[in-house]
Amino acid sequence: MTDLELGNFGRDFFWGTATASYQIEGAVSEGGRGTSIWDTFSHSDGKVTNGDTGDIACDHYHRLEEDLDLLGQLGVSTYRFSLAWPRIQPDGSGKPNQGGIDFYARLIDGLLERNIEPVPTIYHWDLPQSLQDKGGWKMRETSYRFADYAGVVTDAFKDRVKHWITLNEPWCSAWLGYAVGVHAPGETNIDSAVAATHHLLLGHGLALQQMRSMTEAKIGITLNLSVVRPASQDRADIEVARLVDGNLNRIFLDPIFKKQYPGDLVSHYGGAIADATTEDLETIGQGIDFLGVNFYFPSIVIARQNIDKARSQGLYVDTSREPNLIDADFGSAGVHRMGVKRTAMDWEIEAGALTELLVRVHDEYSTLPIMITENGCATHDYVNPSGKVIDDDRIEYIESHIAALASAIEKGVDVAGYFVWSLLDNFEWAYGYSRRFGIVWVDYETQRRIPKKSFYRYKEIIKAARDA
Ligand code: IFM
Repeated sequence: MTDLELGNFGRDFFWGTATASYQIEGAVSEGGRGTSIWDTFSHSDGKVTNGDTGDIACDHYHRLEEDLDLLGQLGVSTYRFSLAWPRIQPDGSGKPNQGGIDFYARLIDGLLERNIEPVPTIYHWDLPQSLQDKGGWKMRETSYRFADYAGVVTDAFKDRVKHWITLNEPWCSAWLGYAVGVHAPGETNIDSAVAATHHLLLGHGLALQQMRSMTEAKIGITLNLSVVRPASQDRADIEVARLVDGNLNRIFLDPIFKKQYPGDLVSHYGGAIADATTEDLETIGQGIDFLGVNFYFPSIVIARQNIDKARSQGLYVDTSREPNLIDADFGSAGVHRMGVKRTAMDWEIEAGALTELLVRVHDEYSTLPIMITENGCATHDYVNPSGKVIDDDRIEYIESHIAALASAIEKGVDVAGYFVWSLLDNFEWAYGYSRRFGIVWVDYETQRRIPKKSFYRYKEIIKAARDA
């Protein structure tokens, strides 16, 4: 067991788990819910492993009480979930759908009854299809629709919610959705992804404005950030690492904290980020109360022309896939280091990279509180003959990342919370149900939940931290 230094986490530290609407709810045609881009995408041939969809998922919509009880049993102080926009506004605008409001009211009330603080994310990728039909995040209009929707949910839940997150991982919405094409809506165009980046950020800023006029609650945004390292000190590797870091980290952090897009990316991409007005940048950078960071793995990148050399130097290079549009544009490729353990997603495990990332954000961008709004791993779990899931690799992953947080706190970073991804095994987007991130096993045929060994270990950690 790692030394977790649990004494470093104050009594008010947010210990939680996280989920997202489309990944767990199911009930896609119930309670007046409209269609989202993920319904359309997952029902399109060849987009998701095994043709899986979120139609039923973990059936959380019908098993709310059972899942709330699991959270109660776990002893978390907080729970991060997302609101499905098409449940609230089936067509993406206008009057709220009461069925959607009622469902989330039951969830929020159920949490509060168990002394668990609700932390809703307003958008975790399930854009109403009607907005996509008008161009989705490529269009500025979608930013305004998002701000209206944020106002609707703030109005409905402001009496009970003290912490909100506007967007989850806008990089994935923009770049996996509009450039790489492996996420909904499945477009493959760099200019579209650049426009989507700007409109997501603008939507976040407009939502902030709207919400600030209605509530005193704390509001943040969640970004998927990482450390991006060059595979070697070769000039070409350093150059691609700078671009990849720009595309993943700086293109979001700079406008949010410095009210400007990074100059190198403005030159590289032009388009919507070059045309952003001062007023837009003021809106985006007007100030949040906390930053949500989702961290999973460090990125090691190499210039394509150096791949063979790197191989001969003993680095393992992932050449199994065609370069995606981002790689092709930068002339870069992802590298896996030999001897570094990887998760079932093939993501490298290096907890120290989380400390490094947080110190960088603190030193270069902001001293605001940071919540680790997602961290966890997919492992090769199975139910053993005694009916148990012994996921020691996940325990090791979670413990080492909590230790990395303790070390970031020691280095002066204000870390305010940690949410394990995820409470339940669930619909892992393009991977369907083939990857399991949960600390609770879900048997998708029966919907039986089995808390894994990591569930009990996390429960112990939370208790020990509170008693420390
Ligand atoms: O499942 C996702 C989640 O929806 C967003 N962050 C990363 C997780 C694991 O891939």
